[in-house]
Amino acid sequence: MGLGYVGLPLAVAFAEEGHDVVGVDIDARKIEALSRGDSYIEDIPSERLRAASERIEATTRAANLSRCDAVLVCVPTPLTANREPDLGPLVNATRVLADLLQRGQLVVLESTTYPGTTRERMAPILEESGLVAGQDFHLAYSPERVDPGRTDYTLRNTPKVLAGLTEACGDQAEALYREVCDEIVRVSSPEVAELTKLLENIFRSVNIAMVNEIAMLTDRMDIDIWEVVDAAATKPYGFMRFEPGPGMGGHCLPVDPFYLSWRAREFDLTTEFIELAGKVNQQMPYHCVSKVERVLNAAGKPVHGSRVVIFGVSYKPGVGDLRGSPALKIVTLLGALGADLAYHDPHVPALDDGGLRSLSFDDALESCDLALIVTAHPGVDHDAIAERAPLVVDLRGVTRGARRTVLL
Ligand code: SAJ
Repeated sequence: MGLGYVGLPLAVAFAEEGHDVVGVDIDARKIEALSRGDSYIEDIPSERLRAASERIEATTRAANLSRCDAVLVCVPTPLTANREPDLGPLVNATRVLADLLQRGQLVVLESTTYPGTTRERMAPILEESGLVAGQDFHLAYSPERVDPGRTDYTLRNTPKVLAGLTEACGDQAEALYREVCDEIVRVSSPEVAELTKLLENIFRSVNIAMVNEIAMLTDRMDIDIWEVVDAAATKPYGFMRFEPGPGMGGHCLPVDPFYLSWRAREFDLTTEFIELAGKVNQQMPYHCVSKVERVLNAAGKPVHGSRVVIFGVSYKPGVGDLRGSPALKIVTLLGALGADLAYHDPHVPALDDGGLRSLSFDDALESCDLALIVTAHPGVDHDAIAERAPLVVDLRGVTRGARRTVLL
């Protein structure tokens, strides 16, 4: 259930292992694309999808799930506008499943969520079917660990954490995932598995915020933050490298931590680290825009009317994913200051809001008063940007040492 960046790779992996897969998604456009053999997920090339498609039945008809031995729930778990968990898509999918649930079926939740979701939200809804979880059907939780754009670690060789509502539920889930994963990590409860995933992403969010805060300080101290990070990373133990940048994008790191801070309030605890990290990372686009203002000002130029060209708008290098991308916030802030904006991104032909389209590298460079490197994609000639652009603000430290570059 849910054929997005989590569900589709799973469907293809099980099909490649010879299993018949029913893939259900409420978005008919996705189903149409899949039936044409067109993949909309960068990590799943269409050739690979086509090779597996004989075993994948893509449909909007949830009823077909009643024929399945196992159902993997991979629906979005976003935040509401007030940054609270929005379990709407999950509750809706679970309700649909409850009407179809068959004795002996296995249900596994993959979506990232707060500890207690599987036992306290999913199980009761599924039991509206009259079947009892852990007795008439199996229920487990196994967090997705999809890292968009990563090729060294895949579903097959990334350890798969899982836990069942009961031992038997866990055994069923383990038997299933052994089909597509080399290593299974069994933990004692779905709550432990749910929190494991959150800890992984909170760990990154907090460390990224920490180095971003120091970057705001080094900006005032006129110290090169990347030189500091490089030097610290020479320590053979006890230090883990995180890069400062324009903020934290994606669909996970800016979202997942708030699932835990919300849940923690029920236990009378305010998770300060999570909140603070969220605040610091959210400030970075504003800090970056003030840097652009200062650099233009130093060149005697107002932001208003200056041609600012952004290099890299997706949320991280090597992917075309715009979800939560700090570049979008920067576009909004600079636009509000009257900048004449354009961008170049080989992974993003056009911005969703139908406004800007990616210029060619040369057109982008020739037309700019200031080049702003926001996401440093591999294959983009950043040295040429540093050589040819009149002014350069580099938010990723890829043109260090260049004469005209101003770093984050
Ligand atoms: N970022 C920095 N500095 C860093 C690292 C990242 O500013 O040192 C920024 C990136 O530019 C990007 C954002 O943080 O805007 C997130 O990028 P990411 O590569 O850290 O993470 P995601 O969101 O693409 O994927 C994460 C991964 N989580 C972990 O590695 C623990 C991935 O493995 C998860 O599966 C994914 O979240 C998820 O689905 O939860």
